[in-house]
Amino acid sequence: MTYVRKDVSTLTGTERRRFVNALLEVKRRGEYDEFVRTHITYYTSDGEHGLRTAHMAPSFLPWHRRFLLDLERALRRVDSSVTVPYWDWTRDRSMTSAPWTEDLLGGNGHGPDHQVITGPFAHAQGNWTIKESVTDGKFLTRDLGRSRAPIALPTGTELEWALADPVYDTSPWDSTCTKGFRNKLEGWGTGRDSAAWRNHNRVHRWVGGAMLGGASVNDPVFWVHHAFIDLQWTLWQRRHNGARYLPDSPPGPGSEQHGRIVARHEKMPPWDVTPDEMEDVSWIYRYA
Ligand code: CU1
Ligand code: CU1
Repeated sequence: MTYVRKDVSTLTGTERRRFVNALLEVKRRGEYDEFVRTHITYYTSDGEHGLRTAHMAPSFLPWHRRFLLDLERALRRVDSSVTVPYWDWTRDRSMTSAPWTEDLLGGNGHGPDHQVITGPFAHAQGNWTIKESVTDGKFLTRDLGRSRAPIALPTGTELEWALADPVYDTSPWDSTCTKGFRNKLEGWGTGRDSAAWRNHNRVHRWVGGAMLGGASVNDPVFWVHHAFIDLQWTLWQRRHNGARYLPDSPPGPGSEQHGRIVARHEKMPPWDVTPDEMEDVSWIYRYA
């Protein structure tokens, strides 16, 4: 039975409560922090050695698709009615709209330390202590819109720029690609203005606080953001007549990317799964 992932702004009061409660229960069971650890472990950048699977690589999309499926399975073990909703940040662009409401993820951080003090994930509620992090903070932080140097969420036009590219990804298959759907969506650029952070990356920047860097999973907005990114892959495939994941075979021994990225039919750690197997998941879920 396939299930449906909905726009977070359309969830009923009951659906919101069940989604939040499932997240809190997965956290209470200790499973949530395993997801945080996994993301920190696989947050390998261009400048480091070894295989990159989660970021700055073609497998950005299938890696996060599988990661979301694992979290969704954990949520559905708690409550089988729950699916991961998506946040359409081209439409819900204010700091008070979904998903930033009291009955969903709570609002902006407060004061100089940007502590989230509203909603179910506020530290004082007692259910959301950060345990796995690159800093020492025990509470969730946000700086919506980046108060000191404001930036805007990506627009529909900026997202369209990525979707219009008919090629999945191109050499050198990293954060420096100026062509290809994957990096136009993932959003690595150059410079100091907002062009340095496009689409996916710009949303992490806009939320700020815990959403910056490898421990970004600590903010549950990670999942609703990545569900929307995941939806874009499906829309892109549909628009370009089932265009495929690239590269279709591994870069040869002479290439700088040899052994550093995952080709279509190679295993994508930490799972025993290939990008090819993640390209069509319509038998598992669909988007409403
Ligand atoms: Cu990630
Ligand atoms: Cu991300």
